Amino acid sequence: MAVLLDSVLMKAKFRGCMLGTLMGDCLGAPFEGDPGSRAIVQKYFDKIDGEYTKSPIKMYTDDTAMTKSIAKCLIDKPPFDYKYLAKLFVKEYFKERRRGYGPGVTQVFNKLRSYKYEDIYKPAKEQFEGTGSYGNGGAMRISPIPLFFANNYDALIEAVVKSTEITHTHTLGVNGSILQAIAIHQGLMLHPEEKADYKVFIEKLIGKMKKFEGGEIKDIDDPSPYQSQLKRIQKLFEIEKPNEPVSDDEVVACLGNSISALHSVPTAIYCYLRAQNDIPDLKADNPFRRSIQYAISLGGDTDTIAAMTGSIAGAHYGERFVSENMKKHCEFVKEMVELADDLFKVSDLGGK
Ligand code: F2R
Ligand code: MG
Ligand code: MG
Repeated sequence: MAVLLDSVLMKAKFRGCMLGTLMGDCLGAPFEGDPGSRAIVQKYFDKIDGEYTKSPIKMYTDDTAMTKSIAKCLIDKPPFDYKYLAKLFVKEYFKERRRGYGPGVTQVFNKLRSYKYEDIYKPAKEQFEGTGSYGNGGAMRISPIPLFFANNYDALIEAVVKSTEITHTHTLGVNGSILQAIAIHQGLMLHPEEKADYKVFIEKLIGKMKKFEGGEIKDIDDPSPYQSQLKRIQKLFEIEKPNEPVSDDEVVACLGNSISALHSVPTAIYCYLRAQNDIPDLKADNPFRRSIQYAISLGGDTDTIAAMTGSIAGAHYGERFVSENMKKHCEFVKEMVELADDLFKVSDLGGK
C-alpha cells in the first residue's frame, strides 16, 4: 500500500509525523498535570498560531528526547541495534536530566550505565518489584519505527517490542507501544486529503491487537484491555449527537488521560479521529492543529497525549498541514525536520 503514495508525499508525511511528536510535546508540556480547559487552551493556541506573536520558546521534554534517540539509532545503525539505542537513551538522559522524565525510568538509565549494558533488558524487568513499567514512556517515543518499517509490518512489530522493553516490560506498556505504532502506520497509509473512517480505522486496530492480547495480565480482569478501550472509542462516536456533543469530562472518564499507556494511547487515537472534523466550541480550521489543541484541552498527561495524537495526525496529513506560526514557538523544529529527512533516506520508502 505504501508504495502507492509517491515519495514526495511520503517525505512530507515523515516530517509531519516527527513534527507532530515534537510540537504536541512542546505545546502540551506547560499544561502537564492540569485539569484541562477548552477556554484556556483555545486562547493559548490562538496566540501562538498568530503571525506576529512573540512568546518564549516552548521546550521539549522526555517524549522528544527519547524519540530523537530512536530516530538516531535507525539512521546510524539500520535496521536496528538495541544496545546502541540503550546507550543513546542513557547518553541523552545524562546530558539533560531536567527534561521531565518519568520517576521510574531514570532508575533504568542509572542501572544500564552502572551494569555497563551487560544485559540491556535486565533493569527494566526489575522495575516495580518485577512487574515492569506500564507507563506511556514506550508509546510516546515510538514514531520513528512505523515510519522506518512502513513496508515491513513484522519487522515493525519486532522493533517496537524490542525497543520498548529496554525500559518498559509490563504487557500494558509494551502493548501500548504496539497500538500507538500501528495507529501511526495506518495514518501514514491515508492520503492527506481523505478522512479516516473512524469505524474502519478502529476495526483495523482491534483486528491487529487480537494477536497481542488475550493472555493473563497481573491485577487486571480484562484479558484484552486495549481492545476494550478501542470499543469504548467506537461508543463515544456512536453516542455523539449534533446537539449533544460528547464532553471532555465524558472522554476523560471513558478513556483516561493519565501517565499509564492504557489510559493515554487510546485517548490519543480518539483525539486524532475526532479532530478530523470540527469540534463544537473548539475553534481551529486546520485538523493538525485541532488534534493537538483538543488533546491538550483534555488535561492530564498533556505533553504525551498531544505528542502521540500529533504523530498520528502528522503521519496522515504531512508537513503541509503544520502551521508555520506554531513551528516558530517550538524548540528543535529545524533539527527534527533534518532527522525526519535522514530517516526517510535510510528507510525503504526513501528509494535507497
Ligand atoms: N514524568 C512526567 N511527568 C511528571 C512531571 C514532569 C514535570 N513537568 C517536570 O518537568 O519535571 N512525564 C513523563 O513521564 C511519562 C512517561 O513515563 P514513563 O517513561 O513511562 O516512566 P515510568 O516511571 O516507567 O512510569 C510512569 C509512572 O507510572 C507508574 N507506574 C508504571 N508502572 C507501574 C507499575 N507496574 N506499578 C505501579 N506504578 C507504575 C509510576 O508512578 C511511574 O513512575 C510521560 O508523561 C512523560 O511526559
Ligand atoms: Mg514529557
Ligand atoms: Mg507526559
